Amino acid sequence: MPNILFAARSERWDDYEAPLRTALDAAGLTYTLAPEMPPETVDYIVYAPNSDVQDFTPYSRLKAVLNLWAGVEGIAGNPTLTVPLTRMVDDAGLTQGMVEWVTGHVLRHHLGMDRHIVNPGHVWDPSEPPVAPQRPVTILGLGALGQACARALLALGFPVSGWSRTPKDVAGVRCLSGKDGLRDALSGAQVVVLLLPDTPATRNVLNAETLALTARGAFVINPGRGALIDDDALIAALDSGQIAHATLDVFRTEPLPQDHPFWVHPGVTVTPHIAATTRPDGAARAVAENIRRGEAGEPLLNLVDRAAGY
Ligand code: NDP
Ligand code: OXD
Repeated sequence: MPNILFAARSERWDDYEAPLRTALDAAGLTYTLAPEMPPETVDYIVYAPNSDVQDFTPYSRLKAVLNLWAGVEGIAGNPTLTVPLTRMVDDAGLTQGMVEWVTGHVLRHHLGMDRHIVNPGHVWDPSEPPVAPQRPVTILGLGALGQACARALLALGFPVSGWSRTPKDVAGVRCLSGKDGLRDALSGAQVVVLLLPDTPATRNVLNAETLALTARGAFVINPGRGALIDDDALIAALDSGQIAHATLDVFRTEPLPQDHPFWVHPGVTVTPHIAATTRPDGAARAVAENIRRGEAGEPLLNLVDRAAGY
């Protein structure tokens, strides 16, 4: 009978207790679930950023840590964690939310909606945008979220290129990898969507040099992580017109400090890390399935590669 500790400070126990019990019951498990229990009795930890648990040493019989978020940058490098770590993949919640947010913001920029929505001078400007097949989109990161967004954008008619660490084959997507692949992926891109994890290898992937590769007047859309972009280089690219607009959901410091230039730059839209939030029902089902697997001796789903950092 596994003991499951809910140690996810960024998520509310009150929101998760019932969905977790429902999913654990449906998985046929007998268990103890609580937001507090003696460390030496814990078998699984349901985890999220800023958890009170940072030292796993006292958790002597721990079998796995199940992260409620897709991003694991705050825990992947923790040297006291020696058991498997899983990340959140939830098609109905997290993935669906990200597809909606990304396609919404791509279409906003593609259609030039701002000039009609924000039109204080009541200018009658009937100029038409190019159609989607004339607007190449590049997605950096072709994982669970990047691939789902790529498919949605393809379905709308956009030519989509994608970049990943290892070679990928995604129907209809021009798939690239490696350093040269990054150059090819960004060259001439009119929209760049970042769906990479925050690892030492991805930090500042968009910098002065790589921003210069995009088509002039390109749009940057970042729901990945703030550290993927060199902020100063982005502001310089916005000021020079190389980048027309950046829609940013994630930042190096969150909440974004009030004195950060992104808040007031006319070429930046700030959203408060809401591109895709973990929804309790789907997340609880994903957690319960992995605990069922753990107890049955089956491989866990969505394991984090600790060496790669995601
Ligand atoms: P995955 O782990 O499924 O995919 C990550 C992708 O990034 C993979 O394609 C991977 O390549 C690629 N990648 C990793 N490192 C490199 C590298 N060095 N060079 C090139 N490509 C690299 O993650 P998800 O798609 O589920 O999520 C992506 C990120 O989105 C999360 O890590 C998180 O930061 C962010 N996120 C943000 C949310 C928000 O609300 N703003 C919500 C949820 C997630 P490969 O395929 O070869 O492994
Ligand atoms: C996540 C996020 O990583 O919400 O899941 O950013």
